[in-house]
Amino acid sequence: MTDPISAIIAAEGWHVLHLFYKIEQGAWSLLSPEEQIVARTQLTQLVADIRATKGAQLLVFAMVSPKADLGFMLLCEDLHNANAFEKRLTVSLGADVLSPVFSYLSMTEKSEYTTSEAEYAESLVNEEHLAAGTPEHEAKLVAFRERMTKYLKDRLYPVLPAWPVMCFYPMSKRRGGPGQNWYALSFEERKKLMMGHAKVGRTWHGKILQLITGSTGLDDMEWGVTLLAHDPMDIKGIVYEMRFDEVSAQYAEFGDFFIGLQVPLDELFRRLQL
Ligand code: 76R
Repeated sequence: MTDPISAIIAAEGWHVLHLFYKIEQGAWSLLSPEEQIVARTQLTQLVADIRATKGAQLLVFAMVSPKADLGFMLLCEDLHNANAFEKRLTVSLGADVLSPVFSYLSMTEKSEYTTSEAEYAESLVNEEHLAAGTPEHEAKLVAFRERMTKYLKDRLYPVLPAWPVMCFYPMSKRRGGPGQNWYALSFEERKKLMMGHAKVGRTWHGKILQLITGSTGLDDMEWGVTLLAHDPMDIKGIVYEMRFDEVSAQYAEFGDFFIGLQVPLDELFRRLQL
């Protein structure tokens, strides 16, 4: 059957849902062993269906600490798919087994502060003394375009790797009194500050994969921060170091932090005693 509802596809970027649940062991224990097999099969099949859907990605986490037991990060091109998959994931293990404790809706986005081609071309002339139109200047521009194409793809349409440790938290930029309102700063000031932030961030390349997703108008805070790492010490390290960076020190406000581990489904079921 063809879907009569037209897809909701943003002009740019994917929809992202972070979904965290507690397992209600009471509800689970009411299921017979046969029903429990059906429930596990249902979730396994749904995960496979989502992963086979064009423009959809799903990461599954065993959540650390009793804040949550099970987590999903769902990325979908079509908001209808995100919505429908979310509803199915929530009931996939049977009625009342998964009890939502936290969810967050955001969208992948490119940065407002990215260097434009015109700015880069100007910096080649002024800082690297490569006159416009020369082969050296042209070659640098070609390399710049290639870098930008990859950068935009990574930010808007990321393919998230299976790095085991995931940290998620929502954050906003402060709108406090004088000198404490990010949104009252000029674009130039914000850009300068963000360049400092990016410089600190880049020193974590290879250890931390950050995905910043925007949520103004979509959820309670302004961005979702998803960090993937191999070593939890790098999560602790980057978040600590960022606290000293002016952008975070002066302007950042944070929501709750969640830590999850990417594990295969069979291990997840074992660990959650399902
Ligand atoms: O776009 C890029 O990837 C390169 C430059 C860059 C931007 C524009 C960048 C780099 N970030 C950008 C934007 Mn970031 N980032 C955070 C946090 O805990 C905290 O104090 C803050 C949470 C971390 C840990 C982090 C890491 N970043 C943003 C934005 C949007 C702001 C806006 O538009 O006003 C937020 C909210 C934000 C928050 N950042 C990096 C990192 C890392 C590791 C990098 C380097 C990425 C790399 O080059 O590998």
